[in-house]
Order: sequence, then structure tokens, then C-alpha cells
Amino acid sequence: MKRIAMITGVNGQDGSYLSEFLLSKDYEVHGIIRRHSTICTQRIDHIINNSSFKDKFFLHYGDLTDSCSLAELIRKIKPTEVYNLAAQSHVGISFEVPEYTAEATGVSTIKILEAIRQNKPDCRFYQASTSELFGGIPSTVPQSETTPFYPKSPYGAAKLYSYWITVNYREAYNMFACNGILFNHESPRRGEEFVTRKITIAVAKIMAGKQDKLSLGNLNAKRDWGYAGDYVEGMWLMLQQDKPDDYVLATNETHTVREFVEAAFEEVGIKIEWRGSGIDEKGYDSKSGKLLVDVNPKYFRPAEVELLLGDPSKAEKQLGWKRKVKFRELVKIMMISDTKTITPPLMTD
Ligand code: NAP
Ligand code: G4F
Repeated sequence: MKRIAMITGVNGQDGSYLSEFLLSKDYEVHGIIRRHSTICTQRIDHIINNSSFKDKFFLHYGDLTDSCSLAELIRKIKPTEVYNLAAQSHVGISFEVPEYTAEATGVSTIKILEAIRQNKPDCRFYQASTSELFGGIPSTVPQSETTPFYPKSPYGAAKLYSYWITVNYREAYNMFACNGILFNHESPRRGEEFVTRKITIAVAKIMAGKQDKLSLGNLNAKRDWGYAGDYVEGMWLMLQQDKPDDYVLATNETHTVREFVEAAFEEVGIKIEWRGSGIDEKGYDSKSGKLLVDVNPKYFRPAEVELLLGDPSKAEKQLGWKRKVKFRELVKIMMISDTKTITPPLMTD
């Protein structure tokens, strides 16, 4: 049978890695992009411009908030698998655009599920669920498929709806619908407003003399950070099983934002010495004494998820999935990439 995947959010971080992965498995891949006033396909340009994918990789305009376009796309493409990755995916920004986040990250999921149910009910469906669902109960770690949910943001609340409507369509209509409850995963393609990429870009710019210091919010937050390239394989594995189910993908390791900062600076030979506490905490170059990191309350969130640490044992056992890239290697990959892109200014007379 011809394998046809439809990916919403194809030009996001995960969409770009998933496209590469599925094309390597000989899928026909249909990516959904929304219209921008400028072209925003940087993460998939290498696929678009690769002539060997000319008859295998297709882009279509669509929008998560527009059920007409989603239904028409399902009718036209007739996918065998749909990966619903598109979302307003920034937790901090979801406090600023809460209603839009509810539409794009929550309600949109039923539009896709209905479009599948009515037009291609045998199509398998992957929903990009998230560790943000666990949010507010830090005592329950490590978090697994059986940990109670307690979202702490408009983003988390919207994803909670998407999680349950996916379970509901599986149970009510016998659809092959799965939730991947993914913990944070990063890469050189990570959006620049997420903390890891913000850090690696800043360190590269500081080293190139293009930025003075890095300003951050909560340095104590702990995240279970993995590599996006590893996680897209897990998404695909979920849709290859005999029965649909929900799975956590995580590394089972957690690190503070402060540790990520230290690791990124270590990659360029700088040891950070911390002084002060709370909003007065500052990070200095231990050799030169130069101020490199400070705290700016504007990056604090109205409510914060303090601790995420995932238990991926179900996925490891049932899917045979295992993350390959470890924390320090991830920081290194991101630092190498950003250091290459951000070059020092040219010397002039
Ligand atoms: P991302 O880089 O922010 O990509 C999100 C994609 O969604 C972008 O391509 C974006 O398009 C698209 N999108 C947003 N609003 C849309 C709309 N109204 N209509 C159509 N497309 C729209 O996110 P990611 O890191 O790849 O994450 C993929 C999914 O996994 C998201 O649903 C995210 O919430 C979830 N997730 C991510 C993580 C993580 O750590 N990365 C962990 C758990 C769950 P534009 O490029 O046009 O903006
Ligand atoms: O990188 P972040 O913005 O990611 P966050 O909030 O954990 O969300 C990401 O992972 C979720 C999975 O758990 C996904 F569902 C979601 O789509 C997204 O991909 O922030 C990480 C931590 C937070 O505690 C934040 O408060 O870093 C803290 N932080 C400290 N200073 C900062 C900053 N975050 C950002 N973005 N920018 C800062 O300056």
C-alpha cells in the first residue's frame, strides 16, 4: 500500500525532521503551511530544493483555524497517516494570546479529527501532546502516561482539550488516534524564542562580539531536554503499532535552565560564576569577571511549570524507542551550529 503522510506544522522544528524521516522511508509527504506575508520555509528549503523529492514532497496552504481547508485537504490528499504538529507552541506567549492559542492549539484538533472521520476514517492520527499537561504537580516525578494532568498555562489547557478529544475519537469511533506526550526536544532548528536556542544564539553572538549579555527569566526551572531528531522516530513508531495508544517520549534526565547556560558557555571555554540570588542573580566569566548573564523579570511567566522529568519506559518497552542524544551532546550540537552561522564581524581598517 502506498504510504501517504500529511503533516500540519511541516515548517516547524518537528515537521522538518519528521518530513526527512518519512521521506527516507519512502513516504509521499504532504505538508500544510499557512500563508505569511513573507516566505517562511527555511527549515524545509533543503527538502523543497532536493530534486529527488520532486514527486514525493508537496506543500499545501491550510490553516488550523479553518475547518474548510482542513477537510478539503483530507479529501484531496487521502492520507494514510496524519501528524498534527501545528500549534501556537510557545507557553509564555500563550498568556499573551490565550484565545488564539485555545483555537489553534486546542479546538483545531477536532477540526482535523472530524475531517478524517468524515472523509478518510481508516487514516491513522498522531496528536502532538506535551509534558506541559503535567504542569503543576511537581511532586509526581518522573511523569508517565498515568500521572494526573494539571496544566499551568493557556497553552497547556488547550493541549489538554486536544489530548482528550484524541482519546475520545479513538474510543467513540474506533479511530487509530494516538497522543505522543513529548517532553522538551530541541535542535539547531528550534525556534529562537525557546530558552535553549535563545541561550545558544546568545553565547555564539557574545563570542562574536555581537551581543553583550544574555537576559533570562526563571533560571531554576527544570526541563527534560532531548533531541528533536530522536523524537520524530517515536511519533512514527506510535502509528505503526497494532493498536492505538498514548506514549511518553522523554530522556528521564532533568536539568535547570542555569545548567543549560553553564553547559553552553563551557562549549566555548567559559566557566560561569554565579553571584547573587533571585532577580539579582548574575553570571560572570570566572576569568575576566565580565557580566554575561542576568535575570529580567519580563521573562517570568504568570504561572510556571517548575519541574519536568519524564519516564519513557512504556515507549522503550512497547515501541522499542530510545533517545540517542544526551544532554551535553545536544548542547554541543546546538552550539556548533549557531557558532557556524553567527560569524564575527569582518575586520576593517
Ligand atoms: P514549532 O516549531 O513552533 O512549529 C509549529 C508549527 O505550527 C509551525 O510550522 C507553525 O507555522 C504551525 N502553525 C502555527 N499556527 C498555525 C496555524 N494557525 N495554521 C497552520 N499552521 C500553524 O513547534 P515544534 O517544536 O515543531 O512542535 C511541534 C508540535 O509539538 C507543536 O504542536 C508543539 O506544541 C508540540 N510539542 C513540542 C515540544 C517541543 O519540545 N518541541 C514538546 C511537546 C509538544 P509557521 O511556521 O507558519 O508559524
Ligand atoms: O524553552 P521554553 O520556552 O519551553 P517550555 O515552556 O518548556 O515549552 C516547550 O516545551 C513544551 C514541552 O514541555 C512544549 F509543549 C512547548 O510547545 C514548548 O516546546 O521554556 C523552558 C523554561 C521555562 O520554565 C521558562 O520559564 O525556561 C524558562 N525560561 C527562563 N528564561 C525561559 C527564559 N524561557 C524562554 N522561552 N525565554 C527565556 O528568556
